[in-house]
Amino acid sequence: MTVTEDRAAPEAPAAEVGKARRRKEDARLITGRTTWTDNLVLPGMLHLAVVRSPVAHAKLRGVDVAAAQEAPGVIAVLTGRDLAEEQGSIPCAWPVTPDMVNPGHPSVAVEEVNHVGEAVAVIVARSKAAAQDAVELVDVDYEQLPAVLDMEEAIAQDPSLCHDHLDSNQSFHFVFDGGEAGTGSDTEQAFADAEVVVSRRFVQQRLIPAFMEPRSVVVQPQGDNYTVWSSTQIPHILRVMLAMVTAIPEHKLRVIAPDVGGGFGGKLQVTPEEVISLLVARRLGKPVKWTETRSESLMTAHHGRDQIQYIDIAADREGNVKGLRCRILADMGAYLRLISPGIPVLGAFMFNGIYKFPAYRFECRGIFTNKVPTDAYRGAGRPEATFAVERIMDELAVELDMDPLELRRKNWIKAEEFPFTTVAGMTYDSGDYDTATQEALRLVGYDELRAEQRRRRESGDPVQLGIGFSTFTEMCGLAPSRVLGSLSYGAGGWEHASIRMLPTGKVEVVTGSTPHGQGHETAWSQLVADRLGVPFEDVEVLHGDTAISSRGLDTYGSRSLVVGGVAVVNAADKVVAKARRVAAHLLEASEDDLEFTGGKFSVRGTPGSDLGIQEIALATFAAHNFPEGVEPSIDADATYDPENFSFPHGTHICAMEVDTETGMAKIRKYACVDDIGTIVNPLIVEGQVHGGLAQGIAQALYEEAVYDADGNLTTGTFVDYLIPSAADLPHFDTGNTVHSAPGNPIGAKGVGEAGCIASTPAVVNAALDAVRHLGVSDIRMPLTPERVWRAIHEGGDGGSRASARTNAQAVDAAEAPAASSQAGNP
Ligand code: MCN
Repeated sequence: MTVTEDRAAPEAPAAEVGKARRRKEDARLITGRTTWTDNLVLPGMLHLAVVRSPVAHAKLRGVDVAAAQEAPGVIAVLTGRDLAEEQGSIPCAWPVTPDMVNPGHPSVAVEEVNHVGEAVAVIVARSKAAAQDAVELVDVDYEQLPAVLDMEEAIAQDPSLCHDHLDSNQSFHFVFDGGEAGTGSDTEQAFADAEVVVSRRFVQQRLIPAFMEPRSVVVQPQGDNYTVWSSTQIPHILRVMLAMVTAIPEHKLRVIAPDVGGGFGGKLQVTPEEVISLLVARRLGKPVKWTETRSESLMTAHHGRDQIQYIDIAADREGNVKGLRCRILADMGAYLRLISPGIPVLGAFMFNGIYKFPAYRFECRGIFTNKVPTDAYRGAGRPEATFAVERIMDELAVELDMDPLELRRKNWIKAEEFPFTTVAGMTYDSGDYDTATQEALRLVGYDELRAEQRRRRESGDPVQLGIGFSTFTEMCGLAPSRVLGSLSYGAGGWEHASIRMLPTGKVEVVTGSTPHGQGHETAWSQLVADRLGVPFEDVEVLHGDTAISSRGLDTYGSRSLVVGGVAVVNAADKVVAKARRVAAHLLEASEDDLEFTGGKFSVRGTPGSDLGIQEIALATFAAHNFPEGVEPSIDADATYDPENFSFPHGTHICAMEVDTETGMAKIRKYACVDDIGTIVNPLIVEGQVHGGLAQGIAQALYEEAVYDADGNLTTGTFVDYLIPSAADLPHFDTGNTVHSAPGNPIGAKGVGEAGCIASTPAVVNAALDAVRHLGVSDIRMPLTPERVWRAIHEGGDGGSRASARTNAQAVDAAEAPAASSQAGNP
């Protein structure tokens, strides 16, 4: 990792911030000495197993549980009808339009099932094995209905319906007009006047978050109090939602997320199984546990992405972009989950990327299909947007016969133009796309790669080389509450922290950000060690338990450092301010005469007058000699709600070898230079970037959730759902430029999703650059050897139905969503 620039850093790096500390939490995680939810064993605990629908769409004629109820070890079998009065609906907290259609989602199906894997009954037994054995004994009578599986067919004329009682398969139609008049007329005019229009249809395949630790829930009832342990990203949000769904008062619910083995957005959810476990524990007055199997996880935990994108770009012949038009079909699956509709809508503000489009229109239809619901998956809306704009910029470059970087450079926001308000209404805070790109070109060895590419072309080498770019930015640090409110999101985006100064001078930091692999314990310790001037080892970070950290909005959207970390820093500053009063009293000096450095207060100009903040903690505990009228505590709380999102950016370059005889695409080199402002812990950041790259590359090359014609998930095991291991991935050359985030006291921007957002288009652009001269204009993701081979040998366009079109054709296409199928894709 290289750091190339520190142009705008606010102050000299402090002692801990910037240090590549190994993660405090890793010793217990990698030696297995922690308590995952499934490790919990409570006296008298019962086990749950869920009976799941094997059909995608059916009316439930009857659920016969008699045999299961008689099975050895079985305590109870509950159907949707048994729970109908109390189960409510799984909540959707993001009504993106006032008329959004939400069919409701009972945790256990009552009248109908709408996807394979939907719960139809719950077995409660003395052991997990007994519960699972009894699943086979439940006899369900399904009256099968046609399954809706294809979004374009779902909105064609007279489609089958995903939900019989609804009028159509459309949940919502969200429109955002970035034209000056806000009517879309600017965009239409821009396209009418444009010299060049390029249109593409891109497919964002369905993905599965596939976290390492499966989902697991344990519920312990104690009188009318309930403790819920869950492998979740969102204990705080879960508590509120469980209270609303089950009508158990919120103060009677305690939610604990112990160490959580990954989430990637997949555990940003309120699941049917969490609700079921709580309802069963309440009914039986006994502790219960549910832990999913891996295939249950792949089949029923929410999926991600799944969009069809119709993208039109307008430009003049010199390569100045004039307009961008995006029509998106977003597959919601069978139900709306916690923030399903918000995911594609988040992308609405990022399709324009880093470019100065004068006109922009985005519209998105949320479509119901008889598949598992989709929701957050690392990047959530922003990878989809970045992919579309970075791919269409390459297609425009081909159409104009321009170098793809030259086209980007011509149109991107210049360093001196920050802060810059885009056509999508976002104010990008800081950055320098040119410097990051120069550094990435150096890291990847660009000139040599281009020379090699020429040699291979000229010699007709069966292995061709391509180079692909992604010059991206993203909107992360989800907050500010008022903006989330304006988008109709049901919650805010602030974060809370408290700092408790213990009598011995040790420090407890309580954070509302609930990590599930990000290393907050280490990074927060570094922040506090610097701010309070105490040793890193003296700081303990507590999280993930609503009884300990009572306020919080949890971890997603790369928000923890730029929102939760700032709350921690603000709380630390308040501790120092309180301690200053005590120090002034004990040192018999005026507060104004005190300096605070390295954890010690001293009277300016009086050598030897030191008093450490840890000593002040003891003096506060004793409170024998305390300033009059001051409460004996230097603990502090802070809640932080930023004014703006955080906009990290970077340049990612992929060099790809494509074997034209076998279709095998192999990454030869991958270099990226990210700008995430001040870096708190370079080791954690590098890990985050590597993990994100692995996931973004996996979307490009390996992963896809595939359903058959009957709505069965055919990629329901890790044999079929191809997750790359480290051995499948190249070495990454990573670097950073540093443009500190103005308005953020740490100067930091988020990093948790950057690699995932940036990498996918760089990889696909590289593969296309390798084979474009063979007549290939697109290849549908993932770029399997078969698809690549077919594209080369059968001349496919990968589902884009590509080609530069005339203005008139492009405008016509905008009127009616294209309705062709994906047939013919390589
Ligand atoms: N960091 C830093 N300096 C910066 C930015 C971040 O040192 N300038 C550090 C932070 O202190 C934190 C880590 O990097 O320890 C990630 O910080 P941040 O960007 O704030 O992201 P979050 O902590 O909010 O994490 C969420 C993000 C998301 S949205 C997904 S999805 C994701 C991800 O993090 N899922 C993960 N990373 C993951 N990593 C693991 N191991 N497992 C997952 O499920």
